Amino acid sequence: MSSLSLQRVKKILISIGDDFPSPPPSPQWGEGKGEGEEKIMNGAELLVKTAIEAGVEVCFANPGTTELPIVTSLDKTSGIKAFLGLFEGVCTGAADGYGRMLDKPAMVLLHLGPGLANGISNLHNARRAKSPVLTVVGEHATWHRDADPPLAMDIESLARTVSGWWRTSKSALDIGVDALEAITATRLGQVATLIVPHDYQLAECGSSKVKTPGDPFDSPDPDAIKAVASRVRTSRKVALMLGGRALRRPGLDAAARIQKAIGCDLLTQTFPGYMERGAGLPIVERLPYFPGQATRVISQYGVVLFAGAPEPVAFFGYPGFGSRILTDGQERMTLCTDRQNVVGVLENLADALGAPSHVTIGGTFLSGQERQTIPDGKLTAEKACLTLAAMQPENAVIIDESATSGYLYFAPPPWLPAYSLMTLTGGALGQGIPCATGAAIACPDRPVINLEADGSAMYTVQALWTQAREGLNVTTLICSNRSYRILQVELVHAGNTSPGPNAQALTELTRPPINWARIAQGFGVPGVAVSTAEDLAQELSNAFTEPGPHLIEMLLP
Ligand SMILES: Cc1ncc(C[n+]2csc(CCOP(=O)(O)OP(=O)(O)O)c2C)c(N)n1
Ligand SMILES: [Mg+2]
Repeated sequence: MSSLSLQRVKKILISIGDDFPSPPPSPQWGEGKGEGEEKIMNGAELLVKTAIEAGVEVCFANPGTTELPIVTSLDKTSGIKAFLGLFEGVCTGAADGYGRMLDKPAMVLLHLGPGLANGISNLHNARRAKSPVLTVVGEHATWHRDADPPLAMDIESLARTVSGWWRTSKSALDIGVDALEAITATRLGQVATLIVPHDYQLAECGSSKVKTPGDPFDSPDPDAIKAVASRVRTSRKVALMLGGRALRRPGLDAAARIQKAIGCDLLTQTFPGYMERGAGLPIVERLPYFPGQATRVISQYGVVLFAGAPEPVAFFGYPGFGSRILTDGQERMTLCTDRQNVVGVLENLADALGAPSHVTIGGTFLSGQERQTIPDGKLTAEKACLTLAAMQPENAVIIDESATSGYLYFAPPPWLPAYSLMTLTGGALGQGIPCATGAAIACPDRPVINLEADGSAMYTVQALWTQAREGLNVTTLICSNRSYRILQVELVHAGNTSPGPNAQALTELTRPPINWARIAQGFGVPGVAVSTAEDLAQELSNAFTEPGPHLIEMLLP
């Protein structure tokens, strides 16, 4: 115990009326019984070792007493680095960002039902983005559950709503197999939640051998691919709707081959979880947000072929519009199941169509100032987007939770240097700052830029502290329009053109205005405010050259 001496812990325990507990009985886990004998593991160590064997390298955590054996085991076995999030939504959002970047899971460690409940919103976003996340939740000791202790909750019910896989371990030994199954489920792009009772974490489970996860994918179905190939060859205008792994470079390369063979357009959903864009990659358009506009875009296609993407539906049910974006007369074809690897299936389809083995996407991006003139004058949302597009460094990671302000950002980037883009697939606010944190931990050498709406930023703002603590290269651009602007737009849309005092109070972020630079500074992140495009450009250039996190409040009308 370094920062908190044993002596001090004893004093604290005595001051709260407890005797210092006697040490746990021997033999202690992690130690040999005798010379030449194998190490004894407990359930917590088996969990951590299994995760490490399966390639898990980081753990975003906000633990409590029921997770302390796991906390201890994270130090007994090297291979996982732990990061503290000061709210569970920070941990789950960071794991989502990490998973989207590397296409492999981080572990999240949460405390009982209340901890999971606090993290659920960002697990929901992860689920919608098909992001791999391994969630581990501590549970009370099995013998203590019947006493209904204060923190007890129905954890499985919470887990079920966001997880493709969930389980409560039934013994210490089971934890190994359970962890393995959970990690295998994450490879299918799922949130997997393993609930581990405290007594099983502590219990010895012998020296059981740690196993590694298998391949969870079903193989492609050649007949189905042949059938799709012959249909799309003869179809009137085809849209290939890409999602999930199809939006990573190998998937996009295969999609470009298919485009070359049949002349289809490439589309994606309004809020893709993760996509690669820019120089060398085919242009993939996204569907507009409002259903009327989205239907206009998609109605020009006779056939829509889904590859890793669900059929699009309206974000909300607006009177006068249906749920579906496609019309009844349009033909829908699904290229693969959720259990098949969409990239392999796309490649097989490209082969079946006789596509060239490689397609070079024409044109190189223009560099520096040439590629986009930096605007000047008073900052607007549009100028903010253009300034960022003009200045973003090569290989940037853009996390877009900018709501109404950043919508224009998507328009110019096809001719930008290659970059990765993440958006708010699940629509649950409070994702951006944590997601940027996880992305920067996943890819420390890439500049991470978080285009972040002011209302959304407030949900999980304490993720800035983790950015400062870890010295992460994240630039947070706050789109400070001091309102829940989209809700103001939606009110007008719904016919409320002169909002009353309550509607105003519920959609304005004034009285008092939020001082973003000071908030950032309070968390240890340098923060400034800018009101012109020139100042934004200057501050961006500072942020991109100085290591560590920065926050820029962009004062917008
Ligand atoms: C977890 C969660 N709570 C509430 C909402 C409802 N909601 C949708 S948009 C919005 C306001 C967004 O405001 P801001 O982030 O400032 O973006 P702006 O509309 O101003 O561009 C709210 C509260 C939500 N989507 N998710
Ligand atoms: Mg706002």
